[in-house]
Amino acid sequence: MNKSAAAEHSAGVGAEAFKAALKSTADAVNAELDRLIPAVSEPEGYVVEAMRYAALDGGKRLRPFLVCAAADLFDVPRTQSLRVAAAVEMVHCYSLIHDDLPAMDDDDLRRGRPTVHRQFDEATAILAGDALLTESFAVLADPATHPDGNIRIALVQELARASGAAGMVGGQMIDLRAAELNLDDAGLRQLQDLKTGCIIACACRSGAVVAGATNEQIDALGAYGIALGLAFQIADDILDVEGSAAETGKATGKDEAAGKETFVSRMGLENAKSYARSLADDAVGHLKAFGDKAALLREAAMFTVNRRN
Ligand code: GRG
Repeated sequence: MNKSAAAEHSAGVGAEAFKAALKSTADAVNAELDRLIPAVSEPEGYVVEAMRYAALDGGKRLRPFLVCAAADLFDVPRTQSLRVAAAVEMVHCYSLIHDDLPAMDDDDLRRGRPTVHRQFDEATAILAGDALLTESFAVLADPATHPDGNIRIALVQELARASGAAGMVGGQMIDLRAAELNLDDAGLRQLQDLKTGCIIACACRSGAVVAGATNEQIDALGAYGIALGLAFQIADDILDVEGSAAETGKATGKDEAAGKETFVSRMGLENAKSYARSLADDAVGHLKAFGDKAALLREAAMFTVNRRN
């Protein structure tokens, strides 16, 4: 892969430092999720078991990392940013559970393990997703997340908008109808921005919102997140072609088998790779105002396009 502008800019931190930061956020968010979703022995405990199965010990935890790294720009205490990070991850985990259901992608493997409906059953998987979604808002609305109620409301609004019909759910709806909609390139981009980009942008924006940052700072991080989200999605489409289930922890080769249009099928593999790199550069361009403090976020853009899982 050619050295892109993102690579030049991130030279100060390095991939190893980024990986260490990603791992340390993953460990911290895992502990936070463990605390926020305690196992219960009551009859309803079965759904909590499914929530814990879906939310603990798995995934790259990129969205929590983005929340914490954005919040770190403003020196937000980790006790606060980790709660926001856990809430965003709960929504992400819910979306994965529902996406894997027979009515949607009908997948058996996720994060290297049986999907929730395979491990439990379909009804429990639906409920576990529903409960993770609702619990995320309870976490944000709790004064432990921030003492200022206006900030808590702003966080709830960010996550609700990014997750609902104008965000991730809307993107999933377009995806399910993509074949009949005959999407042009702008339509495909809109699909991906809503399905993948909105929640990634929400993670970046929320790190600034919990800091009480200015609208300009919040929007700069949101623009970084949207460009990063599309680069991330294209990298996912590339991995679907080039990766293996052993690397990604999920089935690959699915897009082509389903006749699904992606940036790879439209542009070809090499053009899709250079488009993803140029999006990573765009993302990095939105971080200028944050100077050296944004080094890890710059490195995250590199990771996004170079990842193998
Ligand atoms: C069901 C409401 C609803 C939405 C589904 C997120 C999603 C929308 C579907 C998942 C399938 C998919 C390929 C989405 C594109 C975004 C994406 C690559 C998700 C997987 O995110 P990673 O790679 O997963 O960050 P980990 O396991 O690392 O957290």
